[in-house]
Amino acid sequence: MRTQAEAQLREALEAYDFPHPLAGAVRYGHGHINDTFCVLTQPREGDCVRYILQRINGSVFPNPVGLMENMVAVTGFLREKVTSLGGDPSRETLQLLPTKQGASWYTDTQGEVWRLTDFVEGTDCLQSAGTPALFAASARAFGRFQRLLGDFPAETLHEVIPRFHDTENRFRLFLEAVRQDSMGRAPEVRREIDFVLARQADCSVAVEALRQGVLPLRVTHNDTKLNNVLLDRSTREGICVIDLDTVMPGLSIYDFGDSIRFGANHAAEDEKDLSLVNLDLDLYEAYTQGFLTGAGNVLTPEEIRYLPWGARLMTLECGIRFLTDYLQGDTYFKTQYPGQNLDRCRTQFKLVSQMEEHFSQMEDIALTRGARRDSI
Ligand code: ADP
Ligand code: GN1
Ligand code: MG
Repeated sequence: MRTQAEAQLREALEAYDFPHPLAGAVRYGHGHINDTFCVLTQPREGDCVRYILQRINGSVFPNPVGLMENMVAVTGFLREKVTSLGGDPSRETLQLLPTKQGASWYTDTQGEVWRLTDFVEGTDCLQSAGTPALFAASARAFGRFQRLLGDFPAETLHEVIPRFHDTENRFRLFLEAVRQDSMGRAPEVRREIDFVLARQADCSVAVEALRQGVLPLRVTHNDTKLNNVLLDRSTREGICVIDLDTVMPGLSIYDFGDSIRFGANHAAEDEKDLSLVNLDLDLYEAYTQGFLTGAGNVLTPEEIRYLPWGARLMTLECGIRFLTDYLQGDTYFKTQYPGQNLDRCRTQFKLVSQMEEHFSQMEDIALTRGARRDSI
C-alpha cells in the first residue's frame, strides 16, 4: 500500500510533462526546511536527465504562492541580467519549469505547493568549505548575487517571513518560549538561556543601525549557507545561488554574516564535540575578500564596517532560533535525532564566544580588505 507521502509525490510528478520516461525520484540534499527530491528521467540513449522537485514547507512559509511569485520574478530578473553580461543563464540561475497547465508551480490536492527546476549539472554543493579558495568562490557568488539584484524593484517582493532577521524580535520570541516552557526543557538548558540573556543589547545592533539610516535596506538572499550555492566542478567557481525562498529586503551584513556562521569553521552545524568548533580567521578573511569582490562597489563604508557584526549577529540569532525550537518541541527545523537542535544551538554559541574574543581582528580584516577592494 502506498503511503500518503508517496501518493502526494506521485501526484506532483504527474503534474509535469517530462521529455523522457521517469526512472524514479529520491530524497536529496541537506536542507532543514523543504522536501527536496531528485527526479531521474532516462532518454532512449545517453545519460539520465535530472531535475529538482521541491515541496515548500507550508508551516514555515504560510504564503507559498507569494514565495513562488518572488521566485518567478527574481529568477526572471537574474536570467536577463546574466544574459546581458554574457553569462549562461541555464547554469547561473535557477530555471523554473512549467507544469502541464503552463504554471510556474503546482498546488496539490492537499493544498501544498511544489516546484520543479532544472538540475544544474557539473556542480558541487559543499557542506563544509575545506579550503579558503573554495570558500572565497562561494563568497564571490553571494556578493555578485547582491550586486545583480541591486536594481531589482524591492517593493514588488512579498515579505515571505516577516521580521526574518530582526534579531530583537527573535529575542522576544525566545523569551516567550522560555516563559511558556511547553516541553519542560528550560531547566536543562539554563546555561544556554543565560548565554542569550547576557546578549540582549547585541540583538539591537543591526536593527538600530537600520533605524538610524546607517545601514541601507537592500534585496538580500537571507540564507547564505555554503550549501545554498553551487560550485562549477571544473573551474571551482561559485556559479549558481540557490534556495531563493527568503529573498527579501534585508541588510547586506546578514548575507555576509550567515555565510561566516556556517562556513568559517571546520565542524558541522550539529557537531557534539565543541572542541572541534572553532572560528577560522583565514576562512573569514578569504570570505571577506571574496564577498567584497563579488559585491563590487555597491557596499557603503558603513556596511563594510558592520560586516563583523553581521557574522556575530547571524550566529547568535541562529543559535537563539535553534534553542527556541528546542524549547518548543522541534517543530520548525527538520531534525534527525532528539536533541539535534540543542547540539546546533551549542555550536552557534561556541562560535559567538570566539567571535567576541577575536572581534578586533575581524574588524581589522574587514577594514583592510574594504580599503583595498578597488584594486581587487
Ligand atoms: P532547503 O530550503 O531545504 O535548504 P534547497 O533549495 O537549498 O532546500 O535544496 C536542498 C539541496 O538540493 C541543496 O543544498 C542542493 O544540494 C540541492 N539542489 C537544490 N536545487 C538544485 C539544483 N537546481 N541543481 C542541483 N542541486 C540542487
Ligand atoms: C534553514 O533551508 P535551509 O536549510 O537552507 C533556515 C535558515 C537557517 C538555516 C540553519 C527559511 O535554512 O534561516 O539559518 O536553516 N531557513 C529558513 O542551518 O528558516
Ligand atoms: Mg538550502
